[in-house]
Amino acid sequence: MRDIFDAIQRSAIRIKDAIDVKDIGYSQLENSSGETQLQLDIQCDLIIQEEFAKVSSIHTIASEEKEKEMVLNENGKYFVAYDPLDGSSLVDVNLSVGSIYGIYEGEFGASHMVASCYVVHGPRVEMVFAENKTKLYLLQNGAFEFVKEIRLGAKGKLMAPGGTQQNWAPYHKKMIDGFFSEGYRLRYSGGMVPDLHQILLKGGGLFSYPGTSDKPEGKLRRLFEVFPFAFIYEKSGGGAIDGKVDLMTLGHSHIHDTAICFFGSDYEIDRVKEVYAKMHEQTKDKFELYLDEMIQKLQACQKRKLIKAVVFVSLTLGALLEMSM
Ligand code: AFP
Repeated sequence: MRDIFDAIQRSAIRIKDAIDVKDIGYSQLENSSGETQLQLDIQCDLIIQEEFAKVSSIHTIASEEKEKEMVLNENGKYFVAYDPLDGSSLVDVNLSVGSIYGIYEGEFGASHMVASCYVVHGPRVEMVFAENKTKLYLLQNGAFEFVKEIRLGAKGKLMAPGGTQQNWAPYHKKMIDGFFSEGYRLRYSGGMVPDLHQILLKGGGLFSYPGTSDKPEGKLRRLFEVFPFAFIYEKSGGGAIDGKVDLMTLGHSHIHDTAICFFGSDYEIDRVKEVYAKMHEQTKDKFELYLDEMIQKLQACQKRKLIKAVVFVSLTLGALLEMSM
């Protein structure tokens, strides 16, 4: 693990230099001499790949920038999934960005995660690494120095609500409005690394990326974004759920799968659970009422064969709906 930690630190220093180039953010295609430039996120991906290639304990890497996994060492035991430059669209406007790493043992998957880490490139470069505890490090004169251990409070004051509001479900909007009317303050930059970092360091709050009408399964990727932050929030004494269950109990079928996600301190996470459980109950009730009504109507027609067929189809649909909730 130590060599992975070191490789992440070396990558962070190289990424800082890559970001700190005059042309980056103004033109993604050509630099001032007219030479073709690699897009910054691809450049960062290659930096991390290069540093990880030096670490013999890494078996396989998966990156937000790569379609497929890449095997580095057949004998390694760690599987590392990373987002090299999350929020890269914010570089243009000089807002903070970051890299996220999920470290898995034996194979990719939340239940195999053994550590996770992110690096924030803001006015300063900071790194948060969680194994048993969550620790904050600061880049000073070319080296990362330990600053402190991070613990979340039981209740916070900040709200980072992701996703396009017009595509939110009404119950989600009501819940977020409810937090604001309790006095929560809006803190959303559009970069999950600085937004979650702020909530973590200021003691608590809620970051949400719900299912929306255009993205029913959310936007954020399980292996590179959701699981690493869920791990960090849980190790810091907070919670991470998909509205219903702990994010760390979710599976994945593809390395680029996304998940609906909420990260926060206990108070806010409990509220999300309450609101989402109520919504699931109501949806179930509505569906059962609809079924009863349909059966009664069909019974009145006394077309028994048709009733059986329709009831069968409805029950199958019901079971499918149950499975998807
Ligand atoms: P980009 O990497 O495309 O800038 O996306 C950033 C991000 O993945 C994550 O860092 C943000 O929290 C989230 O997307 C913001 O998405 P919305 O703009 O839809 O809220």
